[in-house]
Amino acid sequence: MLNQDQVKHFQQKGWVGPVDIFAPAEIAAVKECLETNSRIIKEADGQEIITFYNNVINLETPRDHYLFHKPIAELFKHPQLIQRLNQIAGENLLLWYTNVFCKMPGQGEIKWHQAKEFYTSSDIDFTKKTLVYSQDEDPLNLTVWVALEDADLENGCMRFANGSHQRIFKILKGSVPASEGVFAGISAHKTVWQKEQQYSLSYEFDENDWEVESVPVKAGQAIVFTESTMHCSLPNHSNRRRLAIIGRYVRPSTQVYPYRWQGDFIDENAHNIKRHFCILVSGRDDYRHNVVRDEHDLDETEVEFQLMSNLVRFGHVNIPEDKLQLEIYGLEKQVLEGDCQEEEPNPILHPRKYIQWQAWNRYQGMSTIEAMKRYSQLVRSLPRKNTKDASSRSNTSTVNKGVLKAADIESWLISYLSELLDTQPDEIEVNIPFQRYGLSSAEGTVLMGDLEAATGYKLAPTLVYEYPTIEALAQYIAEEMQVLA
Ligand SMILES: O=C(O)CCC(=O)C(=O)O
Repeated sequence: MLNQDQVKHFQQKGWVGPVDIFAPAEIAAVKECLETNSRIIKEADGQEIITFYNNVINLETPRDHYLFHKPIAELFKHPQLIQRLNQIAGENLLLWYTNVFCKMPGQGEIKWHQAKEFYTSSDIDFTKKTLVYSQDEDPLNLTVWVALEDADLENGCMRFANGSHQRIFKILKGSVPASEGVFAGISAHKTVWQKEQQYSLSYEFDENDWEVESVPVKAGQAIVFTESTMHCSLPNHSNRRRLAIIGRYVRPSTQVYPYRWQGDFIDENAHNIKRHFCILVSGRDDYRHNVVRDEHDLDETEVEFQLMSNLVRFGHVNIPEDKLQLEIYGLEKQVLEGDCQEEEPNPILHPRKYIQWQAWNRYQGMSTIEAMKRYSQLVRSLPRKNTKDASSRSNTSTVNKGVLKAADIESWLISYLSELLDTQPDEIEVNIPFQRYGLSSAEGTVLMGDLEAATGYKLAPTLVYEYPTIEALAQYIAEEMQVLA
């Protein structure tokens, strides 16, 4: 339980922490889910970012991973946590939201904001409220911020304006472009707003008017804060990643995504929330405003499909042949989008698109269930790779002068391919074989020639086949160059 001082601290300052609740094994289980299902990519400016795929929302997003991953749901249902929340927020609580905040080395601050208004008005449509609080009770949207790794002054710990929850701050709607707003410091983390929101909320708030407290915490410790407490986090100036996950709780009297009952399933971050649900973590729900369940309703076939697609997505399997790669591509499209409705591309003008179109079209008429089964069967039979986990990769961002790192070659290949394919760099994935991008043998040879020129090392044209992904090719060349240098 929270002791009297902690309760008083929460009431007076609007937050309390660090609170010791979670065992190392519980934190490790959550990190494992996230690291297995994430990838590190480089933005055009060289900044590393980490992205996660949500298997219920079917989108790359840091949000709501409790919908699919049990250890994450368990973390936010933890009896010792919930007892403490009951002390300060009453008995009846719904978990409705989680979000991963991963600050990679070099990422910036998150600016001052509250968790109340952020969800009661949207930058896309101010009339579309994510949360509608009951008129009979004070609003409640309690945040539990859990450190999955140590967070300190160097790598971007949380900061709070003590007592700010007792004041109302004017919101300056739409006055700040999103690229300069609350999340500008992690703007590279496109999934936070899916590049849909043009403006960010800002507040008439000046930190100099407040007693501001920075709160370093150790991995496994939590901070609890109210919906109205002004909070922000420092930039990450260290070479260590800062990984945290938050959970948010409302009373069952609050309507979450009420517009879903009118058939609108697109939320303010452009996420499709059709399969979103809340978890009743304590007490009763007498209101029935929300979809409340203990876990997702994906059947066995879909769970298997999702797990198998993660193996492909995050490069945990070797996909040796071109034919197999196209089969996997086509089946996945059939599962996620159904029968191909696209017009046949011109094979001469768009050879890559044509091959993919053909691969998808092969499955015309196949049911989603059948396509899922075929996909899973195929992927299950593939050899597993011994991939490095995200945490070990996350500390490799510094480049030694004079020695070209695999990451540099990866960046070069990403921008080369994005130019060649006329697409955005963030659409190029380092674990997807070159053939999936429709790279012809002629293009492969030219690519190796250009890479030779860029690196100044003699490179065999066949390397593009022997090391068929950006990651594998970059790794191989970087290692070879070190031997030669
Ligand atoms: O983890 C962070 O850096 C920021 C978290 C935050 O802003 C929030 O929980 O609302």
